[in-house]
Amino acid sequence: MAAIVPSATKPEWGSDVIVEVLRRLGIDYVALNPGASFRGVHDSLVNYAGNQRPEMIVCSHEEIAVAIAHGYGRAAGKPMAAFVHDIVGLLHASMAIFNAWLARDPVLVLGGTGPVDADHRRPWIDWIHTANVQGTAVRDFVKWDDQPGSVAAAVESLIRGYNLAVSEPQGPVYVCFDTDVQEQKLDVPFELPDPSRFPAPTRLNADPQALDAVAGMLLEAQRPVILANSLGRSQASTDGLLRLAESLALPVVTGGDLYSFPSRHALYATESKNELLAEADVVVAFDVYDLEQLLTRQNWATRTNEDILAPGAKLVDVSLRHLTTKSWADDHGAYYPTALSVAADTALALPALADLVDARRREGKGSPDEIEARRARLTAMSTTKLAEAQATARDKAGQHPLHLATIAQELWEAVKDTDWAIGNGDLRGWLERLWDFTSPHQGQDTRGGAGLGQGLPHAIGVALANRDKGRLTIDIQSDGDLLFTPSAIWTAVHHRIPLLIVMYNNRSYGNDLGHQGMMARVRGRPEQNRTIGIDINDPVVDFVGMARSFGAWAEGPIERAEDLRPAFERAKREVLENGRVALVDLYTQVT
Ligand SMILES: Cc1ncc(C[n+]2csc(CCOP(=O)(O)OP(=O)(O)O)c2C)c(N)n1
Ligand SMILES: [Mg+2]
Repeated sequence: MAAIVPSATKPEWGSDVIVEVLRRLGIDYVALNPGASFRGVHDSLVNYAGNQRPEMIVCSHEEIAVAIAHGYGRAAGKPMAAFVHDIVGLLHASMAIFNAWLARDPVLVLGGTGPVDADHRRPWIDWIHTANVQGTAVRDFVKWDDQPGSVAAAVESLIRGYNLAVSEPQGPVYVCFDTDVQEQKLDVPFELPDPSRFPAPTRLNADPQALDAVAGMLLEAQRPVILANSLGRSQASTDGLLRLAESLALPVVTGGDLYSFPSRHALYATESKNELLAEADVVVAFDVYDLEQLLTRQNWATRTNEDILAPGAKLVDVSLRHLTTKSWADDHGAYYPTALSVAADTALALPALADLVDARRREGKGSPDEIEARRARLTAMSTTKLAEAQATARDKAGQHPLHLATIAQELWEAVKDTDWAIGNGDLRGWLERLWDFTSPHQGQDTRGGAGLGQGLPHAIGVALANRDKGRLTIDIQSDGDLLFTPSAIWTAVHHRIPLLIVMYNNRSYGNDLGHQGMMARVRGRPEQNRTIGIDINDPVVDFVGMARSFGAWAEGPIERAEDLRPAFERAKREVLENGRVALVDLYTQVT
């Protein structure tokens, strides 16, 4: 965006102070859809800050604004802000706030309200768009919310909110500014505090005795298994896990978010999960927010869950999930029995555990023969699984519509020599099965609250964080999800945020096709009716035309395997060489 020459050099209004604090907190971008409840801040962003650091990212829906801020916060390692208009913008934003809450990612959600002093209100609109207090609408799924009553209180709220958002377990916060506070003229020069005098709290370390016990259990185990989810949020966690796993030849089963462990490592064992858990004697879970999800086989028809984990296996849970429990959504999941539950930030616990294990091994603990035998077996298992996945991709290449394994393989061939990152989507596991993920920044996908409409804006946020690195950000985009928030493409094009969108377009709410088919089978009803209310094919959506209407480059629908690679190559060039948003529409099988 073109920079504006600021017309003020020092804060003159309450909202100038708010923007100055955002700047001092290092907030580079503010996603927003405009609204009168923050017209003061809007003016300050333009005419005080010159629309630079922070720069506005204009969005056509508040759900998009918050989801972009969420994706950015995950990929950039620092939050960005989203400004949402009074009650209405906040309600639109609520879905994306819920997703960020469940993903444990930091977002600074800011808003306007009022005037709280009713004497200052315009009739009707200022009344219906003022809430007392506005944060109650999202209080159950933010770490904190506030509605400060003065300019000085607004400064403190912003700094406190920022620190709460970035401290582990991270999450969104909401701070709401009275329009009177924003539009207050400062009569005397305002003394701005230095945010560095209010450092965020440091990470939480584990109880040393508990870590000692975990190290002992792993050293003595015959058939240990590691479960890992979301560790890619911290390089320290993934580095620690790598050291720990290699030292004892521990199989690592990943679940949920994309990156926790290198996907082609000999000890990567996600595809052998059930076999390994069924024989396990010790299982240690790191940052797994729903143990039951990984440890049971679920029967969707009867809604019953059968344990996969061997009876008598000792389960250890290492996470901070105990600190995120609230009383509204049951997002804590089932209370799964454990032998030991360790409250710890894995960024500290994993390196510490790796050190403990190394020290014990130097003292002669752990049987080298057993460890090496395990390593050999696991290496053979992971080699076989990779070969099987590659064979599937080859075998299915002739199928119509396209099989997901074929797409994953062809896309990999097209991008593997670039600096790439996945901003959204996993092609139902085929990326992890076939791609060589080696670093956390490559897997920025998140399931979060599993609310649709998040994929594209999340990927745009990741792409914004990657923009200056020349990195190819890829959105693996399902059709139903995109139809909630398609206008996010306009935002990416408008702000010159390069992004490759690969449409996994099965012309269906495919997940629900499975449910309706299952209901028909359980109830003995005609299975052919399962597509009613589920298909997205009458009419088939012209995603290429849609993307072009927003100014993106687009091609497709592609239906044959041999056409995939050339299309991906063309799209890749548009993104990397011309800085464009490029969409490739693929007609795919449902699963
Ligand atoms: C906001 C919201 N509405 C509805 C759902 C229910 N739902 C879960 S998956 C799904 C289908 C999604 O379709 P698509 O994005 O095309 O992915 P596919 O299942 O086809 O792979 C639906 C409707 C949801 N999770 N979130
Ligand atoms: Mg679909």
